[in-house]
Amino acid sequence: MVYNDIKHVLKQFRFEGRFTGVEELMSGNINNTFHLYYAQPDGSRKEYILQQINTYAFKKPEEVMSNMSRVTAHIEKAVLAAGENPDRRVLRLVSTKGGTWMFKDNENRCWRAYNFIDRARAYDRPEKLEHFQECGRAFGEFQKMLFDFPAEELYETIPNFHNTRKRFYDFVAAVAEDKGGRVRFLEEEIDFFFDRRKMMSQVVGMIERDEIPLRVTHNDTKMNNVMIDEDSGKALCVIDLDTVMPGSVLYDYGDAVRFGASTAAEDEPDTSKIALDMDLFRAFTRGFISEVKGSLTENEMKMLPLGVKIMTCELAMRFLTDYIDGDLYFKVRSPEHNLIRAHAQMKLLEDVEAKYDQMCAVIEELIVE
Ligand code: GN1
Ligand code: MG
Repeated sequence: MVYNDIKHVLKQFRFEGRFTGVEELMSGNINNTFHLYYAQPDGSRKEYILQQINTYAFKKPEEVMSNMSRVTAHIEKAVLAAGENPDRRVLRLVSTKGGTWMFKDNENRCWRAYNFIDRARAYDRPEKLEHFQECGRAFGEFQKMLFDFPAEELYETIPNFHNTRKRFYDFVAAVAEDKGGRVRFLEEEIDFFFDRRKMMSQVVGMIERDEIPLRVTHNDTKMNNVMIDEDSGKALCVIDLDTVMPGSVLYDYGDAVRFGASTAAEDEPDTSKIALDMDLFRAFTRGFISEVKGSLTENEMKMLPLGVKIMTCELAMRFLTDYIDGDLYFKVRSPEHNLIRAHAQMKLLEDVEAKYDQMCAVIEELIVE
């Protein structure tokens, strides 16, 4: 029962009211997430989110919490400076009774909590174009609010997270090791990534040569990490700040397009359903550019479509690597889940490659809009 897993944790946090219920949320691939309900003395209800941090992925959870508290404080200030009420516009951490942001239990499991953002929803698929445009605006605004945050002061919560050159070599090592004995069935898939090896060094190379700057980036810009107001349909805030660290804007933009502008889910088994939807692509890009225009360099703007290619290739390769390793990193809901995900992302990448020039043309158009 879910309650038995978390009951020792509940009394550690400064939750207000009387606990009345919990449900587990299943959409994340890494952490375990619970929605908590508390009754207030006046009869109203307060809700919270409780998460068990996955310490296989995040080896130093204290550093994750340090980044998160600093970044949310910075955003809160930016929202206040714009004359807005920060209540639903930024993630708010709940402290433990000891005054820290994280509780470590007897089994070394790490827990943290935040206020639930009410009357808002995170969507796994865009229901309309305006909605995805709002996601673009939200991630653009996130970037903008953190432009003046000193990126070098953040911890690298997962070192080399989007270093696709290194990820390629990790992939090669996984193939050589063949932990799960699955490699002999994967020749075509493996060739697919060797064919794209040079491309995977491109963004890393540009960062090394100072052709594009390091900024504070979110690094996990799936559309279900944007809370949308149920009444107005407007984006309220960006959530899931575990991987906020120094990175390139190309990663944030690219990963968001990869996930949200696809015609099918990230793990669609029927690859004939998967393509890049150019209307969704345009909508997201319009929202994103409306916030970051004037702040990104010319080079960054020009390279945005490369971000889409790199991120799609990265995810395809990470899913396949985890499949080869025997599913150690991502939560899987079936034995072939990681392979299905890899095939889906490979199909999407082929379509992204075919539409590359069209993507560049749309961006040119939107810059002058
Ligand atoms: C993981 O847990 P979730 O769904 O927010 C992963 C992302 C991947 C994503 C793919 C820390 O994010 O990098 O893009 O799955 N997060 C981590 O769905 O590895
Ligand atoms: Mg995440």
